Amino acid sequence: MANFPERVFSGVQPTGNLHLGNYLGAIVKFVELQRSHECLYCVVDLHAITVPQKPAELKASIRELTAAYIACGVDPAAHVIFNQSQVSGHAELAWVFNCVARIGWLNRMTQFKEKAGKDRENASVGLYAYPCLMAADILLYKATHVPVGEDQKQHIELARDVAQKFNLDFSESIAANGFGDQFFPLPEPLIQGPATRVMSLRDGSKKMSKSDPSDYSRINLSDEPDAIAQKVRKAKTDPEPLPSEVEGLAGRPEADNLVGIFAALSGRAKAQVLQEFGGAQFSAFKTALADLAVDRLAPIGVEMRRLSADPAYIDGVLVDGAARARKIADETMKAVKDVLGFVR
Ligand code: AQP
Repeated sequence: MANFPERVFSGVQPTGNLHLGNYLGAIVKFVELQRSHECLYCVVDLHAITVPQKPAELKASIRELTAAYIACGVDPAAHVIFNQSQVSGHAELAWVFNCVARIGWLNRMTQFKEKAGKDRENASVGLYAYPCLMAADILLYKATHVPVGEDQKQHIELARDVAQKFNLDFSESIAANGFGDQFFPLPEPLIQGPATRVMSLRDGSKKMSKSDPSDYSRINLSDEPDAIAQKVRKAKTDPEPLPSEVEGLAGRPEADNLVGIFAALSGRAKAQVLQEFGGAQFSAFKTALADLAVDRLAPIGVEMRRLSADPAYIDGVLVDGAARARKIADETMKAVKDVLGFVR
């Protein structure tokens, strides 16, 4: 088995309303992993157009997400921040993977079923093939680790299946071209911590999501302090006081969600949060959570607004990041073409 150097890749769609779920499920981990790994963080604009986008809004969202990465603590000098459409290898490798993946694999993807809904016939082919593009994003850089929220687990498993099938289908050519016995690594999802699936503040059975029509369902990273505190105060709860043990959160999705958010924002486990708040009424807990959320998130909003006021700087970050990403991507694509038998 080949040994691949550890490398981190992940992405977020520039589809506006970046929220606490994106932050705790993904971006917080992006920041942590910088200390131990080489990281590439992508603004996945090719994924965004799998559903209709208004061009001017898409452009603003690409810049806003880039500003958010930096405001949250991703360092664009030490690591790579770029937008997907500037590196053509993503689309090229996605096509190759469309020919490696099986229709049956894609038919099992729950996100497509949720996003296409009842009107499947009218969904774009891109939305259906989305997981092949995501596999290409990761494997173009031979990334070994992918920090994501719980909802992306199935897509990472598909990326592993694609990598494994490519390695097997082309094993002779991979060896003949001097790439050993494994061309692509099998990427590992990094899904850890108390907030891998942050739920809507209005409905504990629904994922916090950018597309929820209610702004009160989510805390946006761009929210002002008053809005953050108000959304926490108005969050749905149940009438019981908080339990003292984690087991007591079973069957109480809204309480579980708020305790998970508190734990993630304060860098503690849910059990530790309940040691402090077990027996407390929600009013007291929500006051503490609102203070904590404002403390952690409001400075990010301020920094996002400061950075967004300088689009030339943001665009420069993306151009520089894309040039660095392209160096790795071009090497991979040359090798993929050799393995496939293309003349170049
Ligand atoms: N609620 C969540 N809890 C934890 N992690 C989450 N992520 C998304 N929602 C939550 C993680 O954020 C990263 C980027 O997500 P994305 O931009 O690819 O978009 P998404 O999953 O489509 O985000 P939304 O909010 O759910 O958008 P819509 O409303 O369009 O469906 C990923 O790592 C994801 O796991």
